[in-house]
Amino acid sequence: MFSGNTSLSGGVDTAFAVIIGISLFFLIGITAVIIYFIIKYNKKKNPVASEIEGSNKLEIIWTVIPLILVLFMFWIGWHSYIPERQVPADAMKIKVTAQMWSWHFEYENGKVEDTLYVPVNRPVVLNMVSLDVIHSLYIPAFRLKEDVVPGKTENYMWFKPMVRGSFDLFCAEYCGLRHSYMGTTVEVVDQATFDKWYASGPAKIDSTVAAVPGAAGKLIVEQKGCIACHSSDGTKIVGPSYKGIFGHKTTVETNGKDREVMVDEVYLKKSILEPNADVVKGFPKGSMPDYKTQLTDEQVGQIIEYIKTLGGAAEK
Ligand code: HEC
Ligand SMILES: [Cu+2]
Repeated sequence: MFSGNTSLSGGVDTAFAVIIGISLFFLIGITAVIIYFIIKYNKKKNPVASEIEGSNKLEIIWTVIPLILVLFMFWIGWHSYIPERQVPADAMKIKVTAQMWSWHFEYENGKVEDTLYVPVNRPVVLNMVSLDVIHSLYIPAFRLKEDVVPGKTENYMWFKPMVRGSFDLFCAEYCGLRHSYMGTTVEVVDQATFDKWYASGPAKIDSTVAAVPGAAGKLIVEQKGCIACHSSDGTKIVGPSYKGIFGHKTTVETNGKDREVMVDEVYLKKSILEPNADVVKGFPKGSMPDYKTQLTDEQVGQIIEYIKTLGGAAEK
């Protein structure tokens, strides 16, 4: 409590402490009165019960005092909430993409990471979108949580970290099988470290990476979150593993009918861009997001190259 991890987390802590304090006061007070009355008015000490007519004075007191208290609790919460909605104009913008089951943080220079790096003492605004279902970005140490609702254009949160360190970041809205894998961290670093990290730019596919067959594609499936559902070692996660599929026949369901297809470049491309056209038998339809707007033809080509390196036709 009261760690002051961000410029506003103290307000949430205060509201929490005040409400807990008032609740505890009444819990203890009411319990004490009950016990006192049980003793004072038991049958031995008070054999004849007396009837008490109403008292306007009492009625007013126990209406007005709790009314003031609950309004005060509302006010103290509201008071700490309002500044959380007012994003400072100089806040650094980071675009957050939530999807089953990963987070991606995209910086203004095009850098994309699955860990949120931010400099200390500088306001940051997260503009969040969901590609599929409702997720919720939750940073307990910052006392912040905001739903990421698909289709809603304004999902945002801002904060100004005051303390350096590594803080947990979770998805707080149950979003399916691997919901619990949507955990990562916020790394609050000093400005110099941040600048150095930021200047290194987007994880580029440079000539050394490009020279290794499949390396570029491997980077893309990691960055785009495909690895949440597809393994490269034969393990079935949510979707089929990429291992050994290339050049083999597989059974898919097209328009409700089963048919055998050969896993080749054309099939793979279609599976990535229109996942629900041919649904691999034994896997649920509609679980794979459609990547039409997210991947260029070149990237799809690189992913296919990568899948080829994981074995298949060559082993036969
Ligand atoms: C939320 C889980 C999920 C994510 C994320 C996901 N997929 Fe899939 N994928 C599936 C499921 C489920 C299937 C099988 C059903 C179907 O064909 O639609 C599948 C099928 C496929 C197939 C066909 C495989 C075969 O054996 O025939 C390919 C290729 C594929 N995905 C590539 C990708 C790529 C590339 C990405 C990232 C850009 C990706 N997927 C992201 C769930 C996912
Ligand atoms: Cu989620």
